[in-house]
Amino acid sequence: MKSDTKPDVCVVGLGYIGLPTAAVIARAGCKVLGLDVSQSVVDTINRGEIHIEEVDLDGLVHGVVSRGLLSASTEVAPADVFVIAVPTPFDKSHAPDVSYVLAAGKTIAPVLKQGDVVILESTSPVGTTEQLRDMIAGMRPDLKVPGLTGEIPDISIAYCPERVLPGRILEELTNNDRSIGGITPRCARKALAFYKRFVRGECVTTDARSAEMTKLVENAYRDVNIAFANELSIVSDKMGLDVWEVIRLANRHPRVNILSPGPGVGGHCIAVDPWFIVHGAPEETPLIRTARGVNDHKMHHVIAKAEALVEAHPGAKVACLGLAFKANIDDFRESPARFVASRLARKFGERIHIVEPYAAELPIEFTDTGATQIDIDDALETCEIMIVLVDHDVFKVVPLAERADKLVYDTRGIWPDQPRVVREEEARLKLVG
Ligand code: SAJ
Repeated sequence: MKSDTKPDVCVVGLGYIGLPTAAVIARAGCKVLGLDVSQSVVDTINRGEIHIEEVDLDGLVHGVVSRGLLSASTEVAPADVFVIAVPTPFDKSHAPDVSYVLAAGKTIAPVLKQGDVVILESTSPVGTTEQLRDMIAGMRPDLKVPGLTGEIPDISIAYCPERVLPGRILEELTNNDRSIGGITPRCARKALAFYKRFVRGECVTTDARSAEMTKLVENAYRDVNIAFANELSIVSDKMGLDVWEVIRLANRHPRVNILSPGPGVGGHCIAVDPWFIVHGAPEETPLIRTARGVNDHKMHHVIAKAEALVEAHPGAKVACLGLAFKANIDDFRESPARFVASRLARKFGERIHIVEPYAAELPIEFTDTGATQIDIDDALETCEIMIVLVDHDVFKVVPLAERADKLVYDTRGIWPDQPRVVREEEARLKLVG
């Protein structure tokens, strides 16, 4: 790849990270081929449409496809830079599964040529980039791969984790700093030259293993800190305290910044990535493992409390506000809110009403439960109990006058002025203490 010409780029995996990444690279003027195993994803993108929801992504993809800068295929083609953005799930024992990464390597290996740069962006356990390198070396003995001998390699291989927040992906893809870990310093420099084409944030180079660990550490850090907030909320319930008030006051200390409790930690990153560290060093990670347990337990605490509340008010109609895994997005995967609401729907049937402005219909597990989907206005008119599970803006702005007479269990602390909160009710029900 000559530094003065725009490289042709192949992005492997067109999901929540791969598609926005491919579109942003194409917007920078590179010709991008997006590779995906799903024919329907490929067809959708080639029509200039998208199969996932993300702010402003539809317009961007439509633009770069119609300008001929982005196309999709199930078949690999030669390129100068390969960016791998495929899932890395874990199995039942929390062991990371890097098979999609290795499958991506297997796909691109036959078309690699001298000068190419291969970059792994998928969240990966430490050592995965080297594993990818070894696999490519095995398939292409004609190519000199980096880090195995002192010779100048034919190709460069690096790890550069994505760090974007769903709902802000396009903005963060451009503006966030990036850690670029090369198998060798030369690999890092080659990858750096590529990212500089479309990243405005600072790009910092390191080695591949440090970059892999950095990504896991970022999400484990957030998980541990959310666990602290969730534990405080359970302690506060027990002591009859308002956790939101306690956190608000504590955060006035110049060096304290406690995160927000919620109904548990959802999504596909923060609840998953810490396990990659635990799996790599089980004896050395009691804190990270415990934090995972605390956050998982919080969901069951919320279910028990919500069930007790609904049982204590026979006949009262109940609104569950939100199903998404966090505020203002339409992503319902691995969502504690969805799990809590579906448990209540199964137990209490038609008494349960779901309010989720981001869902066209209720997910499959609500079928035959008797629960129905209503909008926020109907919920305010007809439901006596409100269980706040997601802090969508549309819920936050409901004025006190419209909800003053409701009995509210607010797992997100969106209505600090609510007069009848579950804490008081609990004392009466003897749920705590
Ligand atoms: N949550 C709380 N309390 C909080 C913050 C979050 O309960 O104070 C919950 C959310 O409601 C949600 C879950 O945690 O259920 C995760 O939400 P999030 O906004 O913390 O993170 P994600 O999963 O949307 O994105 C994270 C981000 N990582 C960090 O902030 C360290 C993002 O930058 C990563 O790119 C992304 O994971 C990823 O792909 O790894």
